[in-house]
Amino acid sequence: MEKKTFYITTPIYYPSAKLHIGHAYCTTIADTIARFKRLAGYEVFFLTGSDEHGQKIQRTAEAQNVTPIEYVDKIVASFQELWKRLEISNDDFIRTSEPRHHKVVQEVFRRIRDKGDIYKGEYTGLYCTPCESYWTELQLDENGCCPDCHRPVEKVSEEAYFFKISKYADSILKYIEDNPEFLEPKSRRNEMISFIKQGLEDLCISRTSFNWGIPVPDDEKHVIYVWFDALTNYLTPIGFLDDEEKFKKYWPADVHLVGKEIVRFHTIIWGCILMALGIELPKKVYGHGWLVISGDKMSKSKGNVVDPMLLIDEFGSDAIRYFLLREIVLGQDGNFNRDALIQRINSDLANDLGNLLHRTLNMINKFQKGVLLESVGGTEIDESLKNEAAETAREYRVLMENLQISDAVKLVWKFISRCNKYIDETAPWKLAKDETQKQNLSNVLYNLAESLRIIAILISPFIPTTSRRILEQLQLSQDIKLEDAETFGKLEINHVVGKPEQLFPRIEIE
Ligand code: ME8
Repeated sequence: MEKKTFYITTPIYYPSAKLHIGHAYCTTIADTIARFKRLAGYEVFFLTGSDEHGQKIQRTAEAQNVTPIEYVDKIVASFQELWKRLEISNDDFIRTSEPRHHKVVQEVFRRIRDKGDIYKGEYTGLYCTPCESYWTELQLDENGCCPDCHRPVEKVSEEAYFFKISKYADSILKYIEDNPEFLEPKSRRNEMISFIKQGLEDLCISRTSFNWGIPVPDDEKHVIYVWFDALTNYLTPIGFLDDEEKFKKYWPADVHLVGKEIVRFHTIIWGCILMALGIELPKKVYGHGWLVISGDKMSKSKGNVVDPMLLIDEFGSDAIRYFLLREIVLGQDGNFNRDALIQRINSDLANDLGNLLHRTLNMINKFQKGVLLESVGGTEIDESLKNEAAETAREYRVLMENLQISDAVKLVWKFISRCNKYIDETAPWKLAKDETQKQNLSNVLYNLAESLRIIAILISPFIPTTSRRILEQLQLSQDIKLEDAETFGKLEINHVVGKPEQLFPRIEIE
């Protein structure tokens, strides 16, 4: 049978400063989805990268007396280090400064120009340099500043190339209306529909005021607008120009996961570029919410950022991943808060999950020398645990397929609580004292180990290190599949488990 494929992307991040926990949020979600799909048997391509061109980067480099490439090389290395520490399982990392990407962008520009959808004209507009965006008078905020970052815009006039977005306005509107799954969540879809209905102007896609970018083919004093350059990244690593088979395999992308403020670029501009190229549109653009601090978006420009590296040093990557996935409902904004993070570590990770593993392994070692004995018969309580395990695995698949990640996390933790309650209800330490309860004791310990095996599989997309450690302590193979979580009773009789080791130390609150 042919393998199902899945192509997921994050935005490519600007190396204008180090990344903050908001960026880590987006990449963690994408990583979790990618890991889930691999677990479910898909052949996954997961892409992230860096968006390195543009005036802002050039200015930042100049201010530091280095060349743009020297500047970005250093920051991009810190992105890659962060993703490694956070266990991000990307299959490729695209840098827009790479020759393989230049080739694709220029070819895309050439094809659309040859078709007559790119023309030369004169541009006068209000430009926000930090956001690399042009705005119309109407779009500015109440102070006449950029509606996104609220800083002053500059009036800019230049000879430039334009992309005929107006020609595609009706088609993109129809596409968004006809394909409800193309743009999610629904609120973002409604925003985009009204945005398009206000009318789309042709987009200026070249600049002459700086040179840190990809030159327009055959007219090198122009560089290609950074968004036209950046969006094209999604085609580069999957073989757009050099590997037709690979391209067919992964395109159209299954999900472009992006922050809500750049949904417009990913649906309208990207959608129109693809239409002009005659290439299928991605299956889904998902606009996630922001991490906010006291109601304000966390952002480099606002200076209210939290450094994910420091958090990882302090709490470990799984704790950070868990908090981001559990606390923030995908599509909505969520608060980042250190106390809430510590609370989650202590209650959900150290207490609920950590104790379940510790108690279970301890009892198997103490009462049965670490050996799992045959489970025969069983009480009503045993049956209800088994049913809940099966139900959890089933619901989990559905929630994860629907990208309801925080609900899937909650579901698994509901089962973890159920297992802890099962220990209290069955009281294995009492069974161990009664010779006539030997079989019951073996059943309970088997069921607990089996539940932990299932839990280790289900949490692997969320907190991969912890999943590995649980499997290690259970002395089971790391080669796991989602299917294996859907059948109760896979652990072999006479299997020997390891000794318990603490998963998460409790954090003392100052
Ligand atoms: O927009 N909460 O790059 P970027 C959650 N280069 N997510 C946040 C966030 C927050 N507080 N702040 C940022 C760009 N993000 C372009 C993308 S794609 C072809 C080009 C996330 O570095 C959010 O997903 O400014 C945002 O869209 C992304 O970081 C990239 O931000």
